[in-house]
Amino acid sequence: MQKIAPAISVLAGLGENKPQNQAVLDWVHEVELLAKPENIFWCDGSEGENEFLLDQACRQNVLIKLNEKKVPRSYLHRSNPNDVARVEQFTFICTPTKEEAGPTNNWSEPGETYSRLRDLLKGAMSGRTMFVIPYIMGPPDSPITKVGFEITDSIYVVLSMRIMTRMGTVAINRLGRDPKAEWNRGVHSLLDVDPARRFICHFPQDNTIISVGSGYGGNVLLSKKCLALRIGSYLARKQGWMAEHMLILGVESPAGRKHYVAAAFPSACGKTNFAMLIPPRHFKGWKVTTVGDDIAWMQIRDGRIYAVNPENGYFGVVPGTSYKSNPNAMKSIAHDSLYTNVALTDDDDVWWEGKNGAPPEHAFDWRGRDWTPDSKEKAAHPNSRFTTPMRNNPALDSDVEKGEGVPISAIIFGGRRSDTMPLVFQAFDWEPGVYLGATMASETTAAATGAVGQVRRDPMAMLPFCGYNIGDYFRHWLNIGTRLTNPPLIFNVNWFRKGAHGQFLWPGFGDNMRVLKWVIDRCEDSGGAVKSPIGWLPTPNDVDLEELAVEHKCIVELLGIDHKEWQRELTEHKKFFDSLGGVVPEELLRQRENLEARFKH
Ligand code: GTP
Ligand code: SPV
Ligand code: MN
Repeated sequence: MQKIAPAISVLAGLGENKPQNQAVLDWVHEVELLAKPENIFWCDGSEGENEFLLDQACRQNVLIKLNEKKVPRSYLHRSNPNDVARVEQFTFICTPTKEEAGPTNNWSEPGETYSRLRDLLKGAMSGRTMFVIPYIMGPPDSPITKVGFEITDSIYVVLSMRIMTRMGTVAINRLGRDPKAEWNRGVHSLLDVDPARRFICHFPQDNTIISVGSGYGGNVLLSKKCLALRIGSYLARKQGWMAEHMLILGVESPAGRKHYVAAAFPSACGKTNFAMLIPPRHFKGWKVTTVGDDIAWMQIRDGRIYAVNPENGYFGVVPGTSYKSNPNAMKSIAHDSLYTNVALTDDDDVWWEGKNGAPPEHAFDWRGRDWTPDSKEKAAHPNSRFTTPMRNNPALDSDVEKGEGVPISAIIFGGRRSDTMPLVFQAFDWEPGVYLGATMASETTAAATGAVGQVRRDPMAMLPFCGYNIGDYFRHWLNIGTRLTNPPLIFNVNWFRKGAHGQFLWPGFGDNMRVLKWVIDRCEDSGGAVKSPIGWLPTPNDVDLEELAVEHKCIVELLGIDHKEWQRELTEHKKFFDSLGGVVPEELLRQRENLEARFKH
């Protein structure tokens, strides 16, 4: 159960890291007068502060210390059972007009929303500690890096933000004293963790986020989906860059040639796993390194796209993570990590479905109830998560701190589709590539509350994260294309196609290297492909399938397109564009007609 912790007694010398910027001080004072906390803790991000807060969190039962020998310096957090995922239905974009938020966002009028939130926040922190977290998104020396401050009454949020962002003095120094400097205001309060009073509100024009009533991940680590994507995408359009729901990986050939690839897959569709991929034995000498696992901020320089990962840690899906599927993730989360909503064993270790080895004979499930392998319910919540510093990743890319970013050779879109979408194909050009991203679809997952397994359109994996009108977002993508003299090639992948008996046709994980290799071959002008109505498709001979135990007929199915399925798909594209009510750029409507025409020839 989520514990709403009372105020902490602050040790002398801690919690005093007040910035000198008057705009920040005024804003904190304003929130203090409203929320009436018992005391204020100004975070500095130091090791001593972290130790102190971890100890406090354990005393308040917000965290459970795990077995020091098995998972050193790591902790378990159990969220409120009604609060285990992002809540898209309670997420709002609050722009002066509804048009600015567009047809895919929940909109709410800013004035009214502020006033409603102010009412909810009145006295909300009484008897609690109000933490002020300064943080930056992006490498410290990057021109693209942004400063944020998050006010929160959750000690779990503070401890998570220390892993997920570069937090503390580095942000205070970056902001400096200029009261007009750009920075993001974030206010978070747990209130009483009641879904009826749970709202995640974004005010792009004010660079402000207010989140109440939740204690979970993407709803409350305001740096992540709220700032880096929703507010980020709004700023990116205004300032001429891109904020995308993309992993960034490096791939180096045995000859030492290196490419960087960015990939947009919807929530819980394989970004973290792809970013940490270990190539199969057959790909000796190939190396994949991680720049980021969830978010890419991209700029154009000299006609090329350069990307940075604005984050400093990973908030990753736990179930299914094992030494078989993702050894780099297993090594990362073996120490100095927070776990949320996994099972706890009798010897204070963590367990989840899909972990290596036999299940424990007894454990406490994610809610803290007795669990045995005979139990009907899962031990770990399907959206249970790890929070781990990116420094823990043995495959961390050496250029992750590079302020100018890494040059992107390919952009990959991908969703979770049981049918229709082949394993991989390449768009003919930038514009058809933008169309491909715009019409992407995926089966819904446990990362957001609501039904799972339903196919929905999720343009560029940004449906829940685009902070403005989706039509303008498509237009922004098209405009970016006109500025590129050396554009990345655009691809689509689908690791999740199923056969007649409902089994995955493709082994996935490390074997995705085979697809990645074809992508790199295409970037180097050496990969074979045939022209199909949807784009360039590899034949089974074009993909390196050496030492792969998959039947040839499955490969043929994986690389094939079924015209009946695609007729349905085209109808869905039209329905989707129609549902957006006239905001879709002309170019994309034309791309749809071209695609339809190619199927007729
Ligand atoms: P978010 O953190 O929600 O943005 O998710 P993500 O896109 O990073 O997804 P992640 O890599 O955590 O994978 C989500 C789920 O998909 C996990 O249960 C994985 O085990 C599973 N998964 C990832 N890659 C593959 C794959 O190649 N094949 C199959 N079958 N499953 C995969
Ligand atoms: C996602 O849902 O895409 C995530 C997890 O990465 S959360 O941070 O909760 O949004
Ligand atoms: Mn994500």
